[in-house]
Amino acid sequence: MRGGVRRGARTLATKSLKETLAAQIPAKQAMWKKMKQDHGSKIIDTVTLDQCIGGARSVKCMVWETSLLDANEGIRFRGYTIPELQEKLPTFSGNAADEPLPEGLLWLLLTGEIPTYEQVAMVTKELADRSKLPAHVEPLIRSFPKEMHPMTQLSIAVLALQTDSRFQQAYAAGAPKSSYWEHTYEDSLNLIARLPEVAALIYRCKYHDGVLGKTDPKLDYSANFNRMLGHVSPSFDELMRLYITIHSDHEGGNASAHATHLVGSTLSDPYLALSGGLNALAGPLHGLANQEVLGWILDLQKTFKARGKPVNESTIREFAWETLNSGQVIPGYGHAVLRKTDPRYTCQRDFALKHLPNDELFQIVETIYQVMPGVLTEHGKTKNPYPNVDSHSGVLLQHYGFTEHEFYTVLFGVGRAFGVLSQLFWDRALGLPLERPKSVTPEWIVEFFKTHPDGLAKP
Ligand code: CMX
Repeated sequence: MRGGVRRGARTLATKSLKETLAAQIPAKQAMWKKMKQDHGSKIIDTVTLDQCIGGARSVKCMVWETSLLDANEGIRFRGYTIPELQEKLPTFSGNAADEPLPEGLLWLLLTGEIPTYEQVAMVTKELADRSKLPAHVEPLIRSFPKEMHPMTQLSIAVLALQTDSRFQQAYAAGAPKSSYWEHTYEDSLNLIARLPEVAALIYRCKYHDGVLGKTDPKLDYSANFNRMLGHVSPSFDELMRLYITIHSDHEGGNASAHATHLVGSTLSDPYLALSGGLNALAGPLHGLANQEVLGWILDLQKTFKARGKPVNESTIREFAWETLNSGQVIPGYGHAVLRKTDPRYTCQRDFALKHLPNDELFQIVETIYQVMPGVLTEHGKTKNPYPNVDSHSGVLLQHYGFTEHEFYTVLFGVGRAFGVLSQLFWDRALGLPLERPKSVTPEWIVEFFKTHPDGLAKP
């Protein structure tokens, strides 16, 4: 790192990330044990039939260390809001107004502590040292058919990296449960370190000449990712730092986080677990929405150009109703938990106001933001008529010449790995069990209400 904001106390002998975690584990295990002893049999939530058949919305039935989502306030990472992360985490430039380094966020997600500048520099170096791909992965990526979706390629490539799994090797050699955290740490850090090259190879092979740009040891994780992709703008580096940070985690119940946690709970190694999470992210109701949003905006422009009309509040409203009346959703709007504008949207909007206020597509996104909540409220279905994270990311990427919107969810996937793998580390350190909720048949439900017409009494 070049300068870096020297926030937090400077320490003489700085423990590595792994040493810091090793020191935290006994106290955390004891805390969990006591929590279970003191409160294990007490009720913290109930389940209605609507929740049982409606995707388990808001049922509290899993624990997630790294972040918590409030319906109105949005996400907090280890207790910190996005503006607080922007204020407290070290930056690359040394300028406090710049964006946080995802390496600092990784330290925070894993340890719960805001890192010092030295600690962040250690993570940057550790990731760079771990970044070499196993020899068979690059030829595999080069062999993918060009028409294969980048998310499919990413998921396959992550599975291919699994030949290197320390967890799998240790398990096969009879490692004790008490050591699982250590192998999970190794795999998770290796995976996060290797994702940029994997993603960049997919990008360069699918859309360009297959040649990766050169990395620079003086640069950080995000800037080197951009270099490999073929982008050199320092302003785009700032965007990538912000992008990875805000896409990392969104508590445990979202599909990519939950899928990673579920697969990992079988003691599948982190590669198998993350690939499961990425497959969930690839759905249009989840991470693929960022690709869909840009497609929707470009369609909007094309449609009204052909109709000889400008894109403005009135034509956006017209296009939104055409989308809704044809039975489709407005991508980038609505959320399963949030009931207000997503702060991940707001910080991207702030970034645009700072770096690209006059960008044409940004102006369109702004106008959509004026119009869409009203349209969706009038439509009357969605519980949340406000924009989510995916509503904004595409126009920012487009501004920097990153126009291949089919690739956008891969960037989301690189960010998401930081959160879900941090949690997977704690799943193993705390010895969390196989996840196995109970399902019932429709016949069971019918029989149940014959004997309990009013359901169970509330506790
Ligand atoms: N446009 C049109 N209709 C919408 C809508 C939208 N943006 N959002 C929700 N609705 C509809 C739902 O499809 C549902 O309709 P039905 O009753 O016919 O099934 C109804 O409103 C109620 O849905 P909800 O309870 O408000 O929302 P859900 O929790 O079921 O779904 C989500 C949440 C995100 C899947 C939904 O809002 C959606 O489809 N949004 C568009 C896709 C999108 O932006 N996804 C990205 C989310 C963020 C992320 O994970 O990356």
